Amino acid sequence: MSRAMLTSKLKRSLLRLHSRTFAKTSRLNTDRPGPISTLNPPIEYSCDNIAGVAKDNFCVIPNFISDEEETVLLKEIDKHFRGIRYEYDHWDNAVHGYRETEKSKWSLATENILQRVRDAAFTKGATQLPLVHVLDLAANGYIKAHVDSVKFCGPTIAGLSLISPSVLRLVKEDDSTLWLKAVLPAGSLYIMRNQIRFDYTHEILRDEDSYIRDVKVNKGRRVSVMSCDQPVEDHS
Ligand SMILES: O=C(O)CCC(=O)C(=O)O
Repeated sequence: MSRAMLTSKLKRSLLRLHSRTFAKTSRLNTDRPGPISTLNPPIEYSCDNIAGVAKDNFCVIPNFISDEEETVLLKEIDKHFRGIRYEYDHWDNAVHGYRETEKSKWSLATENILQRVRDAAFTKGATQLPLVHVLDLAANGYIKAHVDSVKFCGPTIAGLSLISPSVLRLVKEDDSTLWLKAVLPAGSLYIMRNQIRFDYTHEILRDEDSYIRDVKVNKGRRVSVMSCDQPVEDHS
């Protein structure tokens, strides 16, 4: 493994080290249609309090990218991962069954998609990290609860989800009774910012735990393309 890759892995590892409305539903479960398409909204709150916090600091935008755009992105990502195996022993034990990379150079077509993500997610004038993080979770892969390090990511984190739906769970770090679960359909963009980004752990549930209000979400292989803005000084 090259020094650059090691440094990059170490950074990703450190990134997680700290601690710890939906319209069209046709892409919720394209591979295996099921009752998930009846979930409206496909989000579950433990109480009204968290619904209030999430109102301004969390959203999922379904169908943010088209099937064609997803194909373009995946082609580029799959080319990068060719010959690379899924790993089951992450450095900080945060991710299971994954391949990951950080990329700053993309094709023009992908760069246009990423610019749309920036326009949708980040406040005007905020600068983003040049490296975009790509995380490929195998069908049996999952991400354990963690908060991204304030040293490496600013107040806004945005993620495109590709290929299959998954369940994102957010839990208040100092009060586990406050939580929400959201379906991230393939082709959607989710955005976490401020309190939700800093005070709540986030995780992608394993397939067998992927339920919202007793409705099963069939997670298969899932790729995320994550962008975040520059860290802010008073958080480091
Ligand atoms: O894949 C996602 O949606 C989240 C990724 C994540 O939590 C991380 O890379 O730290």
